[in-house]
Amino acid sequence: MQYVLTEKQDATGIITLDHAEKRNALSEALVGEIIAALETFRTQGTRAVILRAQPGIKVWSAGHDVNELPAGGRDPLGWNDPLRILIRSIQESPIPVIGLIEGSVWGGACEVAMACDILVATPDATFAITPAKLGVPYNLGGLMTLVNMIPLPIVKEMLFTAQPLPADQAFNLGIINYIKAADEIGPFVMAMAERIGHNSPLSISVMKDALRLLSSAHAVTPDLFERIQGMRRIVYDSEDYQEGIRAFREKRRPRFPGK
Ligand code: YXS
Repeated sequence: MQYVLTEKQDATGIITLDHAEKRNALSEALVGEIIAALETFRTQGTRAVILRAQPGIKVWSAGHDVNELPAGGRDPLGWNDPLRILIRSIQESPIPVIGLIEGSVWGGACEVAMACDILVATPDATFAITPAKLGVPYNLGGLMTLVNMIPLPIVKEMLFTAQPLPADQAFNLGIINYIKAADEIGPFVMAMAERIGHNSPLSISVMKDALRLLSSAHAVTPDLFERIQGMRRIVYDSEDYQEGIRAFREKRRPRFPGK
């Protein structure tokens, strides 16, 4: 493991993002290590998993590794994209995943946080959903994750402005379960994980999967799906998309032509 640390404390597994020099960007390699750790914890009979970054971190994760986004002409968030595979791994894991959030969370990492079953954050935590900053058309499943966790007007504001949502507002909206000071959050989350571990893993895993199926049960006809995919293709084939990626690499504000 090069980009994450793993630790097992009794029936609780801890996965710590540990690639600070790249702000824990969700590269294929880092994502692969998280997925492998989730699977290992499942085979070890772990009862709860804590997904966190290093204590005191300023950036929990900077989101999708922009350098791994396609140059254009291909869906940047297709089914087999590492971010999409990670989201499904968290949501389909039979083990409850508690997101312990410190620092700022960006882009697809916000969806990773929202895919966790329970969120506990420090007061400095912020959540910024940024596809519009890059000219990326977020994918249908990803929007579903967000809409299931965040009230629609707030999702729209976050997507359209790409501005960070502070932890206190996220808590008031019920997006995160608790706000805890940096020196309390570790023991608090561990105690919650232990409480989960005392309950029936079979009951919990079935209820977790039932809730996932219920929350994603929306009638999307083939025509509707293809219409949305066609609209998304216009975006990822656009000059906006090219400009968003270019501006990120040139470390400047993008100037979107809107075409
Ligand atoms: O220049 P070096 O090699 O030192 O690397 C720099 C950054 O390039 C790198 N880095 C990233 N590399 C790939 N993908 C990223 N998302 C990413 N973010 C950062 O990490 C090194 C340190 O970055 P630096 O100097 O900017 O750090 P900072 O502390 O001054 O600023 C931290 C951030 C997070 C505010 C800043 O790095 C930033 O704004 N990062 C991009 C956040 C973002 O827009 N993420 C969305 C990625 S795209 C995505 O998630 C989805 C596809 S979508 O767009 O649909 O949501």
